[in-house]
Amino acid sequence: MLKPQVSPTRELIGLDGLWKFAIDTAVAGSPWSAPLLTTLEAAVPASYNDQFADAAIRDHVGWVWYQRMVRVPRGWAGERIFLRLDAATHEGVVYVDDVKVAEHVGGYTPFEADITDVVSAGAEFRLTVGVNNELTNITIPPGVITVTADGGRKQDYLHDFFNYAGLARSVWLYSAPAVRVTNITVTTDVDGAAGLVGFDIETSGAESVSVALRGADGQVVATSSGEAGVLRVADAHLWQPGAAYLYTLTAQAIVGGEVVDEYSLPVGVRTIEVRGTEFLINGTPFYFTGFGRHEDSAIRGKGHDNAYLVHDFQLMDWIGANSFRTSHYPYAEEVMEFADRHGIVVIDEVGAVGLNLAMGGGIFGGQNQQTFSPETINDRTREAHAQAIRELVERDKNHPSVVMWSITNEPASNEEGAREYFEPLVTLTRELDPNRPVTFVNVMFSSFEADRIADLFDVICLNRYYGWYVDSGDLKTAERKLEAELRGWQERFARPLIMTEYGADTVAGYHSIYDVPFTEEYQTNFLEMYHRVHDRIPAIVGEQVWNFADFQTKNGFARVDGNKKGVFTRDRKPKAAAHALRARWTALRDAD
Ligand code: BDP
Repeated sequence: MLKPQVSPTRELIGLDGLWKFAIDTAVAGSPWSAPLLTTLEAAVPASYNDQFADAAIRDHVGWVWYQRMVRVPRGWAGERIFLRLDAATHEGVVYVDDVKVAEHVGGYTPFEADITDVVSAGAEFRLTVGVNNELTNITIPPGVITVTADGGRKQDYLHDFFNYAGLARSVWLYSAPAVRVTNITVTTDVDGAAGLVGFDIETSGAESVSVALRGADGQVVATSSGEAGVLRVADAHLWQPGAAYLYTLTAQAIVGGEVVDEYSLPVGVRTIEVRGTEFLINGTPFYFTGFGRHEDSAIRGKGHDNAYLVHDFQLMDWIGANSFRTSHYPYAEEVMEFADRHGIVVIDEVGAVGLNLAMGGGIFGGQNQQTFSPETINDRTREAHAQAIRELVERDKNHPSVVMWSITNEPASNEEGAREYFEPLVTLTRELDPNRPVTFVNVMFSSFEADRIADLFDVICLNRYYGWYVDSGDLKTAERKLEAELRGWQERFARPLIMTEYGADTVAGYHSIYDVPFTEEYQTNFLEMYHRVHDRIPAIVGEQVWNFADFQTKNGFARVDGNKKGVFTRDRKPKAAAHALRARWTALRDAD
């Protein structure tokens, strides 16, 4: 799905701002059919949970309603008119006045509606969006809702971040011509010094298509016509980690010799290859440094915020990071575009986290439950998972920053049923995108001997907590165990390994001269222990610390105001470990 843009043939209006807001228990009947009876207003984009001072809203389970008036520009007569929601977490339903125009399940991917037939240029309409935050055994991510003794409903889930919900990304109104470019798929390759840009363009009825590729200076470097083909760029500037170069591909839809639509897409020319235990970008071995992250900040929850975007990328640059993983769901498209422009390498993860009942302590109602069974994670979950993969690949396929798809975080890959569940999803991902490697993120319980799925993947990502969840405070033992396990992975699976999580909860300002968990010194020593081991294991091609910043989680005795494994605090102040990481990663960067 193309991101809406302004072009010579398209117009775009942002609908962000303050919307009327109510939870479903406060507004009976059909809230879309009349002005919403509420005094509350909620900021969009932002999760709603932390904006108010009301537990009934923060912990609400079910639908909430957003509403605002929208005027269609009078100049849009004769155009097609669309509403586009960058995300509604986790399920959305959209009404224009009394008409339902869109429904969508899946909290981190966009959807849109053609509303031309129900609005008029120059007139106002009432836009109502319902958003549901319920997680069940057949949603991605999964969860379980229980009814408490007093009849209330409580949402539980198996992942370690707060179930922020609502309209956390932008909402748009845009116009486009009836005959237009509807989809573009770009792939890139290199032939000697030349860059090859393969394109595949879909239109809604154009007679022909013309394509031009421009360099960063605006000069045309290659042109073509036809819906599919390959543009050849002599002496191409490659998109490199840390040194992004973007061309612009402009596609024009033509009818009767006239250009009726124009859409432009940034294109980075680069290659990705997994060879033996190496991960190659543009033919050169790449070592990932950086973080598993979250979309998380105070008050906004998962709300996208450009100031945080800029600052977080500045901090990543300051610390020498060259990459991150979109743990544990697709991030806002602004983040992906920023990574494209700044040469940051991204492991793009589907929102499939918590497919592991052993970690949930019988959350689905019984002890010793199997993760994969008709009552728990089942065929319908897998269909939702497949849909989440389709929508992520569709949204992010053209980003040069995306070098790999991660289709799940820490599933029960050691349990019966795991292979049957995942094999079709790996096949699907490869069908959707034959050009990028596919990975999954392995959990500590599923060692190289117990894991049933790792051989299906091109690259194996590992989350390990030796020295934290096991051997807490004993880094010597932890170092021995970590090294022994990594050697096992290296020998059994001759493919690249990335340490995608390693970290220790750390309270900023808490210190000790000893190896005391939660101190700033312990976090530093813990990370340095891992680095010694990484440097001894040739198959390790990257390290991404858990986490970039402290983040909010659900309540639990192991969490004090959230997860504190951040190298930065939630308000982005460095802990001591940030300086140690900076020393290591800037030295690695300078050595390149
Ligand atoms: C891993 C998860 C991550 C958690 C982390 C932790 O992938 O989401 O936040 O552990 O416990 O299991 O800090």
